[in-house]
Formats: sequence, C-alpha cells, structure tokens
Amino acid sequence: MDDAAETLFERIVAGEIPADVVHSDETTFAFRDVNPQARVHVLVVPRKRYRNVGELAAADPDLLAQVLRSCRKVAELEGIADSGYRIVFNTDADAGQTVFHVHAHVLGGEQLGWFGG
Ligand code: DGP
Repeated sequence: MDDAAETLFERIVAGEIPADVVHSDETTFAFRDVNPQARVHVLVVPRKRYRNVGELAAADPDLLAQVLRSCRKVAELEGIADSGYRIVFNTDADAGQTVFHVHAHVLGGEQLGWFGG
C-alpha cells in the first residue's frame, strides 16, 4: 500500500464520502460501519491518520486516549454503555485490517459471540 495515498476514512472525515455520523469532535470522528457485524457497529477514528493502533499508541498516546473516550461516548449515545460493548482494533494482515487509518470498532446492542464459542 502507498502510505502517502489518502485513505477512505480521511475522505469520510473530510465529508467527501457520505457516512452516517454518530459523533464528531476536535480530534475524533465516529460513523456507522457499512457492513455491520452487530446491531450497533460504529467506527471511531482519529482525524489524524496513523496506520494502526500500535503506531498511534507509540506516536500520540493522548490521542489514543481520546479515541477510547469517544468509544465510550458512542456507547452512551447508542444506549449500550450499561449493557456492555466490545472495542476492536484490527491490526495488519492476520487480523484482516483493510483500511490503514487506525479505527476502533465499537460493537454491541446484543450478546456478542467469541472465537470458538
Ligand atoms: P477493518 O477490517 O478493521 O480494516 O475494518 C474496516 C471496516 O470499514 C469494515 O468493517 C467495513 C468498513 N467500511 C469499508 N468501507 C466503508 C465505507 O465506505 N463506509 C463505511 N461507513 N464503512 C466502511
């Protein structure tokens, strides 16, 4: 992948590609996943691009904390903060990461399964 190329999520954050926006603030942006894996499935991205959560954590831990705070905000807005939810960061090839602009998947609104069970 060409790391200099604009990612899909930068285009969504810029409003060039429409998205169902759930939350937006100075540093983060949250919108519904186009291919939901649970009743609630929202993606939270920092406006500034890092390739994955490891790179974000190393470069700007405060921004990672802001992403996690936005995940909690999304859970509150979606009414799942008390029932429970899962935050997933797919990281590189074996995890199936397809968009190389770090994003947290916030999943919930139903009982979630787990690998092998
Ligand atoms: P990942 O596999 O962790 O890189 O997840 C990328 C997610 O992005 C995947 O669940 C589907 C979602 N997605 C891909 N293209 C679009 C799009 O154009 N709009 C929205 N809202 N979500 C998208």
